[in-house]
Amino acid sequence: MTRVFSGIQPTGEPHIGNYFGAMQNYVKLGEQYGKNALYCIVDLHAPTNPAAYQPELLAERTFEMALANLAVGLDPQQVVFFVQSHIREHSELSWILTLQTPVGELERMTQYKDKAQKLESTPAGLLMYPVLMAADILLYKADTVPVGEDQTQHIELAREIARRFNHTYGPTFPEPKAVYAQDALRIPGVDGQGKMSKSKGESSTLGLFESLDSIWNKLRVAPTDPARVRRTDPGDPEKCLVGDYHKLFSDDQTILEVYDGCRTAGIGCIDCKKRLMVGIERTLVPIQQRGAELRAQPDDVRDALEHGAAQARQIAEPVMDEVRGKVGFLGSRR
Ligand code: AQP
Repeated sequence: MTRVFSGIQPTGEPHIGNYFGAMQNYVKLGEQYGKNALYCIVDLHAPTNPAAYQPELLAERTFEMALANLAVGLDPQQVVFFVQSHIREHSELSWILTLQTPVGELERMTQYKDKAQKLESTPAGLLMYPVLMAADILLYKADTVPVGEDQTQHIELAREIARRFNHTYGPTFPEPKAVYAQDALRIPGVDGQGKMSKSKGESSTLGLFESLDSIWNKLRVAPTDPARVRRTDPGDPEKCLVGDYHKLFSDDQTILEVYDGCRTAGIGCIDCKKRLMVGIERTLVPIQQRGAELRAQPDDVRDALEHGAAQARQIAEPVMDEVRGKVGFLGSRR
């Protein structure tokens, strides 16, 4: 039996990297696996990066991230959709898995190293992030994890953590594997500074709910292939983030035309970006309209999350009872 799990952090407005890299896949796998597809807003993860955490914004961002997933088409009646902190067992299992995880393995994680080097003092929670992520997945005995390529190393560690637990306590957890949206492995930030990421701030992201004017203002000045110094220089669309974005938003004919135009200097970068805006508008306007409708009915979003948490608990509680027993805790008579 396949069981899917994935989480998304409420660290800011969801962007097109989250959408194409993960959220679209949530919808697709939800249609396939129904109640065996579990998705959660991982609010316990959000405060691990002090650079992106503001307590007064966390609840609102959690709500907004839930709303965004519904706006892109996730059906909370079809899948199990909930907030991580509503299920206490995530933290408990994380602690138990922490006991067996070597610190050296955690210190080798690239995301940890990247984030820690920007901080004056590193919270232990940032180091433990991948253990909590492993707990999120294993608590539901999930074997399939739709993510962007940036999570590959964390999923490999989750496999290792599952293997170690099974070796010590007997077969308990499946070894989860990542599944990727092949055409959206790692969407670049619009500032040209590596992966699009919420915690890098608005200069990196094109938000799902961002106004088209604001998107155009960022796109207009976005870097393109540096070899195209003059309008008459040919370029390589494979080395250009606008070329990458066309593959996500534009139809096949447009992609053919702008790629060919770039290589032959038949189209300028501004015109290429204007043609991209057509696809962006076609994709984002319906999502933004659905988002506005949901924002007018906040109780519906909250009800969906409560309903999802009740269903998630039904899976999590017996798994946690099994784990407590295997680890040797004296069971409670509750
Ligand atoms: N640029 C991206 N391209 C493809 N997939 C991406 N994902 C994130 N960015 C890209 C995937 O989206 C899911 C949710 O990830 P997240 O909540 O960690 O998103 P984020 O934007 O990366 O958020 P943060 O807060 O800024 O996190 P950090 O600082 O860790 O990057 C995941 O499946 C992710 O792979």
